[in-house]
Amino acid sequence: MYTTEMQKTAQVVSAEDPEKLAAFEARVAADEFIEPKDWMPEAYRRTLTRQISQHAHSEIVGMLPEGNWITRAPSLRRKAILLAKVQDEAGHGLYLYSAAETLGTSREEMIEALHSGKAKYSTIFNYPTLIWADIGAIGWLVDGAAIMNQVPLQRTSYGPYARAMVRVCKEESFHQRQGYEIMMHLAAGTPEQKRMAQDALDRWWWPSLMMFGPTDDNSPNTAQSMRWRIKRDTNDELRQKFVDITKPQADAIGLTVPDPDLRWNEEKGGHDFGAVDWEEFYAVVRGEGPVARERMKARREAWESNAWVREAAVAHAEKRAAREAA
Ligand code: FAQ
Repeated sequence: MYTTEMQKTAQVVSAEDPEKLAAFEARVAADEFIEPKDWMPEAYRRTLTRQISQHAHSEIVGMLPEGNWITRAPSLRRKAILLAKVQDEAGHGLYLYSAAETLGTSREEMIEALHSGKAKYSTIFNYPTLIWADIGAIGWLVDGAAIMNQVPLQRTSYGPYARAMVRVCKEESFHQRQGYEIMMHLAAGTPEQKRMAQDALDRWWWPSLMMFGPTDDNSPNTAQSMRWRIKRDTNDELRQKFVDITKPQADAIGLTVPDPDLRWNEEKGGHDFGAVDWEEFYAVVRGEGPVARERMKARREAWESNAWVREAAVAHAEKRAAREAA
């Protein structure tokens, strides 16, 4: 379920009832939402389960690099804001697991796939947060990239996923601004603070560009996902938009994007930019990221040590149901 098997996808699609498939494709083409109880091709269900669960895992694993700084945030105000942000990410994970469950895979199965290494989560969360400025860079760049990708997903063809994205995008937009505000203050601070901001930008820029996934030529899922309107833009289109929006933001606070090939191209109406290190991207996807092991260890330990909370919630629900039945 979690690996790309495009040939298999093609076989599964051609094995579907042609009349049902044609009716489904007409609905998608008319921009109607597909709902959980509607008929859908198996490959559509599988792709969505993969993408939505991967997205949910990213939100939950994404709490770790920032959670690491809650006790070390430089003021009470920064601490309160960061705490609220990390809590929002937990909420996003929960809406997304709920949306994925409507496709017929249980939350336990999804979590088990994450913990066993079968399911992916975003490469970006395998990099460490070394200094306070990294929290600014994550909000500005990582949430900025997430919004770029998620705003179009409010119009994705699967209803529960599209609706979950509406609130997620509102919250991500607050996250992006809080990150940029941290960077703005550091960049306008002492020379040492400015140096920290630049260092964070240097380390987070390229991994942020990788968040959009492989180039369109090397993206096995994009063509079918665009046809079924699961994705509304390709990986390269979104990466380009992100560069075009973010470069002037860096200029505005006096920071330098670490790419000597980055320049405005009048003819194309966008920036040209340097090559992403795809070797690094694929290594991180394979689980070889700088802090990949720590991330999975933290998730597994949290799942095990908090089992009592899940058990208590179930016991409470059962007692209440028994009381109501009596
Ligand atoms: N990391 O054919 P494509 C956030 C995999 S949320 C790891 O192009 P697709 C909020 C891909 O799964 C960030 N794996 O795939 C936050 C596929 O593998 P598979 C997460 C990646 O699905 C902020 C293979 O490569 N956002 O940050 C990555 O059409 C701050 C081939 O790729 C979402 O998940 C990657 N970066 O396009 C939280 C958004 N890229 O499974 C806390 C929803 C690709 O076939 C703090 N997802 N792969 O073997 C999407 O839009 C898409 O799934 C893409 C990938 C665009 C990520």
